[in-house]
Amino acid sequence: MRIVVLAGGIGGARFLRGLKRAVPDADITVIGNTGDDIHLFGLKVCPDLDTVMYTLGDGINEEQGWGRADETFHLKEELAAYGVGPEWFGLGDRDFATHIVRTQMIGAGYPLSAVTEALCDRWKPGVRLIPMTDDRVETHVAVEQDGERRAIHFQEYWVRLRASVPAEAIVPVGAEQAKPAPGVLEAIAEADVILFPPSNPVVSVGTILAVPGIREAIAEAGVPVVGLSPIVGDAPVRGMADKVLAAVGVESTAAAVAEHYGSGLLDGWLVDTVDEGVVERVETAGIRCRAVPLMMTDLDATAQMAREALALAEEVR
Ligand code: GDP
Ligand code: FO1
Ligand code: CA
Repeated sequence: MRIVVLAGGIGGARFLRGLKRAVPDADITVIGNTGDDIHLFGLKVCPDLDTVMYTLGDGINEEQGWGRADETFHLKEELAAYGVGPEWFGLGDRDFATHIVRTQMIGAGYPLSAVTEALCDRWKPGVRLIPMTDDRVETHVAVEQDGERRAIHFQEYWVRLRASVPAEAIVPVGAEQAKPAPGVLEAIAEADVILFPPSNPVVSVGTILAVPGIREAIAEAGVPVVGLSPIVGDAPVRGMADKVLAAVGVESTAAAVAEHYGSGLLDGWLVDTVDEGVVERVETAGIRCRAVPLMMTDLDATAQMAREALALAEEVR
């Protein structure tokens, strides 16, 4: 079975672990979000691609969910001693090597998709990981601070400000001009099923869908598209997705997120059992809906979520 998954960072990566466990012989293509990418110290950092690669390659810091296991921060401390920041973004020594290799290869002319493939030669994630685009896309957030409106990089909004100031708009800068990376549209066209993991609907899946051609290819693929809600009991399980949902005028409920994707894109939607009450509302919107446990507490529970998503896909096929 050929499965395409549109993934952000932690939510996407953890779901993929469960999917691999549920269908070990599946051919899985992951289209990764690159809107979170940031250039620091002359290096290109791709947090969501790396989170997927490290998680599936057993190199992730499990507690944190991002960055490397057994990490140290000597380089960051040395940079800080020179007064060179940003001090709010924690790049570790082991992680730095990934960004150096990536930046060096890009400087030598390789597209990000080829670089990602080369990095995955080491990590062997067991899926084909393709960035949504080889072009530069960086999500910015319009915020109002001290009566002034300004756009800041998504990482500054998320990591430095912890989404503590209201976001007025989320802008995937460069997305309109971006082209899907080689292999993205082909994988979608050849998929048997397309899954939206419980990733951030705005700054992860939403950013991937903002690359012209991707949304259209999914709608035209003619195969089941099934999503899993990252919102459980009217709040994100982790992180501040409620803040970016508010910025696009969507309430933080499992039903509103399904309606935001819409029946033109989604055929099926899984909500957590605590949200059983919204199943009817989602089905009224033309999206087949089931309530099942959606907490990725361990690999078995996550694999069961993946099985439920695939079962729902068969129901709507
Ligand atoms: P990020 O790029 O690291 O923010 O990761 P993603 O965009 O892939 O996923 C973030 C989303 O994962 C958040 O909105 C969380 O609510 C969601 N999430 C994290 N853990 C769980 C879980 O166990 N169950 C569900 N349903 N959602 C989860
Ligand atoms: N998240 C943080 O909350 N603080 C950090 O210092 C931080 C550093 C970092 C470095 C590399 C990387 O790949 C990810 C990193 N993240 C950090 C996570 C990440 O930037 C965000 O959680 C996501 O981009 C949001 O999806
Ligand atoms: Ca992300």
